[in-house]
Amino acid sequence: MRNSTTRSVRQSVVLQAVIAALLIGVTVAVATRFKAAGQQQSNQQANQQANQQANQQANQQANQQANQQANQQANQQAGQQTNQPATPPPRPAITTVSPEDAARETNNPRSKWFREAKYGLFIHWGLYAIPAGTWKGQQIPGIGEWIMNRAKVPVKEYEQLAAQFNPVKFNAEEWAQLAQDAGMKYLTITSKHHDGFAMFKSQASKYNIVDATPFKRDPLKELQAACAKRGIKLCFYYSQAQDWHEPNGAGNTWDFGPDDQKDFDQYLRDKALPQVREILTQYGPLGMIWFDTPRLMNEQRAEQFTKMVRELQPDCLINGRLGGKGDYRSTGDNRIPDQVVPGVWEVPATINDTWGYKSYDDHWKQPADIVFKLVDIASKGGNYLLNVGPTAEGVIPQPSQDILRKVGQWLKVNGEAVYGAGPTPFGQEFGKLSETKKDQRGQPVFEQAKEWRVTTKPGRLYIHLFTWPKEFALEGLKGKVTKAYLLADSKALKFSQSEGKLVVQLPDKAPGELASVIRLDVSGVNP
Ligand code: H79
Repeated sequence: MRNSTTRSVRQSVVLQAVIAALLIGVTVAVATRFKAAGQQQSNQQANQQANQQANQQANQQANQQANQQANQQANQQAGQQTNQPATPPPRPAITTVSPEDAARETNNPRSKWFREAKYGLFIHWGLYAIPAGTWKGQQIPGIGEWIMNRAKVPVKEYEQLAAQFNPVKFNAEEWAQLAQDAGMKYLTITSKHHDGFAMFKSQASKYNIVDATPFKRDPLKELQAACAKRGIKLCFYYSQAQDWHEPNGAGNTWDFGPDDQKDFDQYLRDKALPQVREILTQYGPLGMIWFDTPRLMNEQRAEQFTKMVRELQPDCLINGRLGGKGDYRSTGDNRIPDQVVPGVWEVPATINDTWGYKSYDDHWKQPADIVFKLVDIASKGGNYLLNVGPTAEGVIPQPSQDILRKVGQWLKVNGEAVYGAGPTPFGQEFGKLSETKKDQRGQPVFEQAKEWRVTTKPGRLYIHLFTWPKEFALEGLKGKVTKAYLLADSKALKFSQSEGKLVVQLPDKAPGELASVIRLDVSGVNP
């Protein structure tokens, strides 16, 4: 509530500023018109100057205000840390939502497939895969797709990467097959990241993979076919605000100066909106467009995108980082909420520590960790969008493939407890922030209360066990359990239930390497 009030106040401030600036321009123009005819030329000049000035002022003010508004949200979501106080308060993983908005997200027929899908493949692929984390012999810290920014590479230099981009090993069938083997139901790929390079054939900008590289193929077209064949929903990431290639796009201050002096609307009009139109019209039905880092965005600018998406593809979802209200919300990058969160939401996450390929990042999350995160997120009501960063040759790194396939095998057995499943009716299993232990950044560590998680379907509880106890005990269960068995072998398990406490006897050995899932059929309340 408070947030939206502040926002609308801010917005009216923005509007007032724009109107005021325009009015100054108009007043000056009208005033000069009354001067003697002989002064016409200098009047014209004065007009021009006055208008320019007023425009600049308006731009600056509008951009600044929009920035303030968007930055707060973006920082929180993307986990950016600037001007950190010594002991920062714990940041929430996700923006809070009103019950009305949560209901709007949940009851939206457009988001049905997404709510059920639970698990998607994120692909960050672009020119940044060539330097792969190293620029002029220097390893550049941080996420790989940010290399142009972190190394402050001038556009003229970075652009030259396009001439070398020739990913001859790219095979759309293999990528889509990996997503399928992994048990992922949607695939979200970067059609254009912050570096401004379009990974598709674009009329709006020659800086694209078909027109500017020796490769000359359109990988998004090929992925469209490969995904359609397998029933995988194709989704496109598009960086609507940051575009480091364009003088008026947000983010490139090293070539083009501060963002608040830019004619951001010119960039939106001439590149971002036309390209979003292209991806919406040339690749068949899209599951969604995934916008990111809404710097300089405001509701009026966001609305132009929303209107276009709704007109061209009414079933296409809009994620939560456009700059206005989306169909669902993203958590911060790699941020999993502590508790059940209502509404529709997604955790975008890395499989190592980068999104775009970095040759020396081998910090892979192991299959057991990925399974835990997938189930943990599902048990809190969300989706997991897990990223891979293919190389400049077009190959998804083998360790990523092996990890994803291993999780996929687990899902073949236990997928019933994930796809289309709802959150836990309990919550005592999650735990809380430690009062004493801190992580490297000084943030309190989250201490898990239990080594199990719960997902639900009507009349069923799924207990995911991440360690293997002799028996499983559960308090607070209100319904009556009629049957219990492991999804891995379907053999009935002995159990007893009294005074809200359930005890299930388990065999000596866990049926599988990764988590084992007990299915409980329950009558009455809960679930
Ligand atoms: O696409 C991925 C990221 O590139 C994008 N969102 C995910 C899905 C993203 N954009 N911005 N951020 C994430 C926040 C980035 C913060 C940082 Fe940095 C980039 C920290 C280190 C490099 C900017 C530059 C802030 C500090 C230095």
